[in-house]
Amino acid sequence: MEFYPQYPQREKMNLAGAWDFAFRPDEKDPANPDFGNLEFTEAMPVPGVFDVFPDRAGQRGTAFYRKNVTLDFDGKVFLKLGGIGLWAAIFWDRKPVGTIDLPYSGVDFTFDGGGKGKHELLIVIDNRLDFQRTPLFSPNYDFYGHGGIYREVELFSLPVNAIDRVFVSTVCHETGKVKIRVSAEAQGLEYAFDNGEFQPAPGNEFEVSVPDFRLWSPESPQLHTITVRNGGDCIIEEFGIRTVTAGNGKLYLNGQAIRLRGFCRHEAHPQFGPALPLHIVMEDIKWLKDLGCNFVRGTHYPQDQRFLALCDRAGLLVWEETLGWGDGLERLITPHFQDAQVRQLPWMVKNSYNHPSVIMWGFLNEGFSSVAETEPLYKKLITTLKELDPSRPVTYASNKNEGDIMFKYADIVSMNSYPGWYSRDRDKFRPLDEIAKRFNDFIAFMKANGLSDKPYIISEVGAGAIYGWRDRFAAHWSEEYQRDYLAEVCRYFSETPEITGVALWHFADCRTYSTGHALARPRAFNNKGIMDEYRRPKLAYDAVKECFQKF
Ligand code: ADA
Repeated sequence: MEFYPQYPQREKMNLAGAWDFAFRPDEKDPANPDFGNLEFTEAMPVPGVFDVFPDRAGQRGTAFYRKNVTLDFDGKVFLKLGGIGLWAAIFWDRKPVGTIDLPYSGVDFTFDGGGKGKHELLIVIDNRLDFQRTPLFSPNYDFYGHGGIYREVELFSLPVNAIDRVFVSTVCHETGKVKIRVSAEAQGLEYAFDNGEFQPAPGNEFEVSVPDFRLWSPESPQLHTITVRNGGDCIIEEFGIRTVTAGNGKLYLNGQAIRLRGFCRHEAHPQFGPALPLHIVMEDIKWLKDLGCNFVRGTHYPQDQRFLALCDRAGLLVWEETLGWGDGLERLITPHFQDAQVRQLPWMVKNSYNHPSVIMWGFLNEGFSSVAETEPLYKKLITTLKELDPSRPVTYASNKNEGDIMFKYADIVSMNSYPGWYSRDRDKFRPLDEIAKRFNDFIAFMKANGLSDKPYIISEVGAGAIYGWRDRFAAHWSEEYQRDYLAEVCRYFSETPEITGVALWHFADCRTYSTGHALARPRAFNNKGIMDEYRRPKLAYDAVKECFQKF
């Protein structure tokens, strides 16, 4: 299998491997580091995070990753980073190339390579939790903010008439008509589908029917390719033909109402942090398919492109969202934070536009959506997403319940809720009866407030269980309570057609705060996974599987 986009005429280097490494816990200004006594005495894997290694576990500070690169081309260099955390400054031959303050976002840089021969690429990473440097990560986020180069680093030669990307969206799923947008000059462009004959392109934006088209769907995830060239450059993109629309309280895929059953999933593993080896990414997809899922919510940040490409092939439907977690009023009204929120959007849309698996965009998980002061930001994020991509519905996961005042702007109403876990009545033993009541009340609220035309997704619901903790009382934290809890959620969902989808919280346990914030998080992990962090199924696994497979 191949990953896309591909640039067959460019020189390409994948820089994965062991990089030279140095660490300083208190570098004053990592954007202008003191190179004076910089000595590389260690090595670190790229992709990888340094703060999972035994001698660096939990450390925060400035890390220097160095790779010596030999170019065999002149001219410009195109550097692609799949995602870093929490902050980075890039230097080429010790000259600044740029900085990244958007953790997890795939970004790219173009700069002069300085000619053939030896060069030094230095990536300075900082994982300190500092609002000024990293406005998009806060100490109260309920997943660990690791330091390192999370995803691939690739370097390309850049031709003069470069074609950056080709964006393909479906105009009509009945005729296979697609809209093509090429980010290059229109002159001399040619295109071909599926390795067929090249045709002259009528411009850099046009509509055309794909010959012998095959629809993409979860049951039959069929893909096409388009190759575009202009004499100077050539690009191959993969795409799928499918439409997604929201209306009448339902979500339609290729014109057919669809219900979503799946999980929220973090890109996390105790040994690799978010820098998941392909092996684990592929294994996770097999688990999701085994569970009978057709849906995964990529919480809480832009996803690894390899994961999305694999979802394209597996027929999994994905909610992709930008980074944000429970941000309160103060953060949401701060221009520095707002600016970073908005800057994430074009990168996410550019990187993921052609994945048919991605069926909706999200942002600001559990943001402060219940007060008028944050309304301008919600409106700005939704309108920007709509401008960047009118072909996908937009949503955000709220925990403000009936107090949320932004639902009217979203295409899909999504609510995170944990009735019967974070129970209102602490004295009640196994309060499973709260589940149906909570969601039924919300359906009634939607009806009463003119929101019933929008599909409703339970974007999180779940209960914690410590792997291996079996208890005849079936009390909170036992595998039994989680099993009974999720079985009840699934039963209720399967019998309630007013609810379009459910994303159970969550796929696998993941490391979270290692501070006092962890008091409600035994082991300093979020233990609501139906598998533990090593993907060992808990009792709930088979209960959910039994229900999901009946759909
Ligand atoms: C929230 C949040 C999740 C997780 C969950 C929980 O809904 O969106 O990331 O923290 O709560 O486990 O309580």
